[in-house]
Parts: sequence; C-alpha cells; structure tokens
Amino acid sequence: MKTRRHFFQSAGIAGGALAAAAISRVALAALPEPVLQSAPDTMPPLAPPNGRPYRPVLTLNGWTLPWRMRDGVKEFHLVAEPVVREMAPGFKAHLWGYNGQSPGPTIEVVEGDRVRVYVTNKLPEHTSVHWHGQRLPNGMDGVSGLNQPSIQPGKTFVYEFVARRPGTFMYHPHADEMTQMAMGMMGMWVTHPKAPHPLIDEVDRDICFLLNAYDIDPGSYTPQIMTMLEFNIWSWNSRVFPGIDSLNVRYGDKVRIRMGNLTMTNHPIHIHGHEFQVTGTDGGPVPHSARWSEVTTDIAVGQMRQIEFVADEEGDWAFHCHKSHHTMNAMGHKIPTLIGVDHSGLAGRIRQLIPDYMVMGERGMADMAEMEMPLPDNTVPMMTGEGPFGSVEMGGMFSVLKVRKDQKPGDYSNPGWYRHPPGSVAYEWTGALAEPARSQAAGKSAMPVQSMPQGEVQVQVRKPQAGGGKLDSGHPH
Ligand SMILES: [Cu+2]
Repeated sequence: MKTRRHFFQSAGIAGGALAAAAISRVALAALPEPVLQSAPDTMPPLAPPNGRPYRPVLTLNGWTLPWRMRDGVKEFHLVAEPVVREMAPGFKAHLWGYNGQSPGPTIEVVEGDRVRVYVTNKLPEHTSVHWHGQRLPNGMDGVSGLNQPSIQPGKTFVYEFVARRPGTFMYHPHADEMTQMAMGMMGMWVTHPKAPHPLIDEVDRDICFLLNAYDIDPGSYTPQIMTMLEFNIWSWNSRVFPGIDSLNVRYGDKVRIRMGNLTMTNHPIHIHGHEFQVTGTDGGPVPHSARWSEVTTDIAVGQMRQIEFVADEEGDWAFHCHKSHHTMNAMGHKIPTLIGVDHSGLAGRIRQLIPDYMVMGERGMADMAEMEMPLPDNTVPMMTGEGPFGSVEMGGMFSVLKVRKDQKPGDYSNPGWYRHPPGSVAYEWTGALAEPARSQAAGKSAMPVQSMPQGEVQVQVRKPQAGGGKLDSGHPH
C-alpha cells in the first residue's frame, strides 16, 4: 500500500479523485509531499486526475507516481533512499531506490507538459538524476560534475523541463553510478503523445518494467556493488520469478510492453505463442517501413524497447529472457557439469548404506527444482514456481502472459491458470516404441573420406537405464 498516510491505498479508477483531494491539502506547501509505496505489488494504472487525458501504463510489480498540478506545471517529488525490497516471497534485499521501493515509481506525462521534479536525497552519499533519452536543457541532464553539482545527503534539487518527445524513457543516478545502479536506483518514464500520432498506436494494455540484476550471496541481504559479470539475481523491476506478477490481458487486446535494460549485459526477451513488432526505442517511434515481426528482441545495455502485438491466442504463455542462466535464481557458478558422469564407483559404496544415493547433477539439474534442499535464510530456490502441471523450473527473468476471453477490459488482475480445452495438451504415448531408423549415409556426405580421422574415435553414449529408480518418474519437460 502507499503511505501518504495511506492516501492512495487503491489507485486506479478511484485513485484519480483521491489524488486531487490529497493535493489540495498540500497545495500551499513549497514542494509536493512525497508519496511512498510500501508494497512490491503491481498497482493499478493511475488514471490522470488532471491535464491532458491518456491511457495510463501498468508498471509490473510497481506503481506510478502521483503529481500535483501547480500553475500548469506537473510537480513530482522523488526521494532517493535506502529501501527494503521483497524480490520474491521469502527473499528481501536491502537496496537503494526511490519513494520506498526499487525501482522507483513510473513517471507519466504528456508530450508538451512542463514538468518539475523535486529530488530529495536521503542516501548516505551524494546523488543526481539523469533523465535518460529526454530532450532537455543541458543543465537538467543530471550528470553530476558535468551538468550540476551533485545532490548532497539531506539536500533537495529541482529539475524542470518540457517533455518534448513522446516515448519510453527511464531515470537513474549519474553520480557513483556503479554503486547506485547496482543498488537498484532506477525508474521508468513514459511520455504519452499529446494528439494521435502516426507512429504511436492506441493500445488496450500498456505494460512497462525495467530489467535489472544484482549480486546477492545466498543468505545475505545487500548486493555486492563491485560485481561486473557474475550477477546471480536477474530481475524485472527488482523481482524474480516466481515473484514477478503475470501479464494479464484480454483476448484480442492490442498490447504494448515497454522495457529498459539497466543491467550490465544484453537480454534477448522472448514471448511464446505470439509475434510482436518493435514499435519504439528510447530514440522514438520506429517507422512502419523498419518494423518486422519477431518472437525475441535483444535489449542491449542502456537500451529501451517497446514491443506490440495482438493477444489472439488464449492460454498461459511464457515470457522470459532467452539466456537460460537469466531464468534462474541465486546459484554457485563453479559447479561442474556432471550430466552423464558415472559416479557408480564412488557412489556404489555409499549405496550399500543408502540405496537411492545419487550425485547431484548426474541426470541434469531438473531434480534441483523439486529437491527440498536446505537453503540459507532469505534465499529463493535456484529455479522454482509451481504451474498447473508441476514445477516450472524457472527463476529470474521469467513471467507468464495470460490471455483470456473472459478478462474484462481494463482488468489487469490474475485470472488463475488456463483451463485447456479437452484434447489440446501434450500427452504421454503409451503404445509400443519402434526402433529408431538411422540414415545409412550419416555424416559421410558432409565430410570427404580422405579427411576423416584414421582410427575410430570411441565416444560412449550414456542413456538412462529403464528401471533405474527415479529416472522412470519422468518429469514433464
Ligand atoms: Cu537475460
């Protein structure tokens, strides 16, 4: 819930009217009272209480910052401060963020709006805010030392500019960036077009989030800030699966998803069951002639991508980063690959005592998802999440696009698991298995005989033996 003394408890439809009432209460204050958020949940879109109308965005596991209108200027108040972010149920992190959460709230304005943002620094060190992608006066660009003195702890700075260009943007510090971004300081900024725009379509659902990453040792609470490559928590809006909310849409909706990457590596974001087009970047809308259909789009470091599609396939569709290590939670990176390695020489003796003994990783890592491994306090399992058919074996940058015919327009709530029509789910074959047919010419046409190695290279194929205990239980993959 938000605490401006619980004022905006439920934003959304009623939130607009509440916001207006709240603002008049503080209208004479010199700067807007900051609105704080204490929950990591996806808050309903904030309908604009004043100014030019627009269809507000939904921030995945996030919220939109209310503003006050003062003499025609939209005034926001960001407070940079240490926060406790629940990254998944049972896993909390000590991060830095804005207004009670990491990432900070989404800022939504309309092209042509004059915007004034008060930034109060409650961090133990100086900071600044850079408005990534915006056209603005140079002195408002937020690079400390270059465009402005940094904001010292306890001080408040004012940024003011006209949102000149519609599109998808973000904000983050440009002071001790390595620390402050590794600690979670960032937020989205959406500028809606002021009039129908030839390259910006009306959509039924507009969803946004940031890609971020942390290095938090299992059992600890605070990210390692010096980490350059070995991050172990891959998150969307500082949440990891199964803590990331699903994206719930109505069948036939035109859906826009806006993403920005503030990690230190690229993320190929992949959707199942649909094709999308990239309709915009932080540089602006993409011309129609430059759009093509994709099911994966790579988002490089510091880039933003806006994708659009019509949700015309019912079901629960995976939506995730395609780097498989990014759909896992905290793990050690130094575990050797043991798939197919025969430990029976060693394990045989142990089996005399424990008949079921098996070395971890011998049959792949899927067992990890189901194993009740003892975890340190404050840790999410490496891969987890229960689906209707069992463990999803995922973590990190993974969520589900839920497309439903009975989802009400504008209703973003979770409809539960998809009920598949009879006969439309993959099923087990229980008949006889034929011997595999092998090609007689396997390999020979691609490699002339004279360049083949002299002796036969012996490579053993290890196949699971039937009747080998747990192997027969057949996890659904
Ligand atoms: Cu990734």
